[in-house]
Amino acid sequence: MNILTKYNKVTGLALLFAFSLITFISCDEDLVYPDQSKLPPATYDTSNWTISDYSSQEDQGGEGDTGRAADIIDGNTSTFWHTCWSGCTPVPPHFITVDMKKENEVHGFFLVQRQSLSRNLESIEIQVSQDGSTWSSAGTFNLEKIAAQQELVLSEPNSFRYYKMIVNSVFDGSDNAALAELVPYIAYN
Ligand SMILES: [Ca+2]
Repeated sequence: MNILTKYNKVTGLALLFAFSLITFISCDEDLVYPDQSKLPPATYDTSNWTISDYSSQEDQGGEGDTGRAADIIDGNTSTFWHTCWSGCTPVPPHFITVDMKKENEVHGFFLVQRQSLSRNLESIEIQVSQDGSTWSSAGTFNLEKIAAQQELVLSEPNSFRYYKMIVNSVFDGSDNAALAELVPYIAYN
């Protein structure tokens, strides 16, 4: 066996081994893929959702093009709801009610504070409803004053059409409050 033949044999064995390994891994992935518990939590399409009620919002230009209650479901962490302050005085308790237009299964919420970390929420309660008139509490959540997304896990899965975010307290102790995003997720497990 000359050197070239030996080289080809080694290369061939290496390729065969690599192919077998790839095939093994691929088969393994095929086996676990249908297990949805491996999938990350997913959020819903919010494009047709509306704000059915809110305590106040800054819609007089104090925050430019943002400041509206609907800005907590627009998928943009740069836009945020802010209580009114341009020509008005906010009066707690502050709340926002979201209408998802249909019942969704929910395992928790993703929350993002206003990115400047001003007027961040310290504690909120989330109430849920099927009809927008009869409400039950889905829990009270203590939040962090951070720019990163926070996960609020429900004590048990729940299905509802409306959710209401009620502000219990704000980190800076002011009567003003702000929030960038609050959307529910389903975890598939
Ligand atoms: Ca937003």
